[in-house]
Amino acid sequence: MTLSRRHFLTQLTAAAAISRVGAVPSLSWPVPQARPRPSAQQLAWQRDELALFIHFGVNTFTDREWGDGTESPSIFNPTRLDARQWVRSAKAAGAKSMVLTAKHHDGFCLWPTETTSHSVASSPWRNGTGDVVREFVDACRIEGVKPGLYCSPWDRNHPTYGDSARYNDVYMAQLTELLTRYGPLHEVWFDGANAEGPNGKRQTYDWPRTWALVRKLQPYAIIFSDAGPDVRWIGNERGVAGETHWSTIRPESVPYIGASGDEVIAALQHGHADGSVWRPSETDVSIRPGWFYHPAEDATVKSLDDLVQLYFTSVGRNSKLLLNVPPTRDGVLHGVDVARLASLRASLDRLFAHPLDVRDSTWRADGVQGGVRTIRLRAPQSVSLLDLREPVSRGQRVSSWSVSTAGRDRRLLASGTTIGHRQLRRIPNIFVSSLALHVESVDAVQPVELNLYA
Ligand code: FUL
Repeated sequence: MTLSRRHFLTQLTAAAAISRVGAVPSLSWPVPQARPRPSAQQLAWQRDELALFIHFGVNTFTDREWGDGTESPSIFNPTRLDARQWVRSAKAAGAKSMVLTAKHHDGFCLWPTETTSHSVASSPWRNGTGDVVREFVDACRIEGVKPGLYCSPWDRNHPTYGDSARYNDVYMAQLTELLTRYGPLHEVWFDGANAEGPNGKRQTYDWPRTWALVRKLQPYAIIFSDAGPDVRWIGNERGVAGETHWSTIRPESVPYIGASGDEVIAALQHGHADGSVWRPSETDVSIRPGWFYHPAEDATVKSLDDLVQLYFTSVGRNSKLLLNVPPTRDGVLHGVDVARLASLRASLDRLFAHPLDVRDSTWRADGVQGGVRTIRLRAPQSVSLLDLREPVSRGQRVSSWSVSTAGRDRRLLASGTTIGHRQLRRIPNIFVSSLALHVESVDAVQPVELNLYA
């Protein structure tokens, strides 16, 4: 499908408006190809930039990362559980949404499900009348944070796991409870983990049925899994998105959920310039070495510098950061983690506290796909941080960019490939009165915003 000529003109006009064009690029054929664009939900999801992940369950009490499903519900007793504290801490970090492990691979359900007795209902916590999912969602609503849930398909406790048709019915029933009892959910998180169940058998999941159920019961929720259908995994758990990072991807490059191999990981990391679908990435990483709380890790919580760096390698590379912060056995986030979250926000606020005042900027197009924009500051200023943005609601186009001094010596300060929602770069402090931004796009001129910080 190609865009109409009228559409092309509209795009150039928009480019002119945003870039305060000096010279409008000459129109020449061919007309740019229509590019995938985000849905309103995908756009809103990415603009939130930071979400908090909460891993909590029987593993918290056994000090393990993966329970084997034989844990007794009697060990689950978070006597000081305070979901408001989780959500307030998330807000203090600037997170706009959260995702809770309603069920992890051990099969223990944090809500009183009708599908198994392996749940909070069999635990001593609140005498078996408690519901962690309810407390989490209620806290999110009170604090104005969007709630999301993760229900692991791999279940090492349920007796039907491995008996594919029967377990898939159970899993759908669990999802139905989660998707109907707790009001609107912002995100439903799936992983492809698939290994032996309690009877040693492996399970075949029914993903089309799963997606259809979420769409029916929570039509506005974003679905995360390896490669979509709405947002994709970044391909590692280190918090590092690919430097070249398209929100578009060829869906066939991740043939099934749980697919592995270098090519699959590369596709998730980088996406594809010619990808046929819009699937922005989520970078999930834990503030501690493990996903669940382990007392021995209190001294290995990521440092403030590490966290700021994670923000740059995720949000600053066109991804969304899903930062895991696990509650302790008491049911609250540990003081060290809470303090670190608040410091992260303070640090980011400081970094972006001094936007520089740009006097004017002019755009000179070299062709239909690129051009140079000269940015003049009101007065000579120190610049140490670049914040580039593409209007991704129109699709992602920029394939290369550079920022250099605008004088005759043209010193290169930073360069890269993609921009997308946001591209953040720290540069060695430089005192300048103007800068030149050079941009190349894959088909049509893409207006790019460059914000500068001292
Ligand atoms: C993985 C799981 O195996 C880990 O335990 C953790 O939940 C991580 C976020 O996803 O698939």
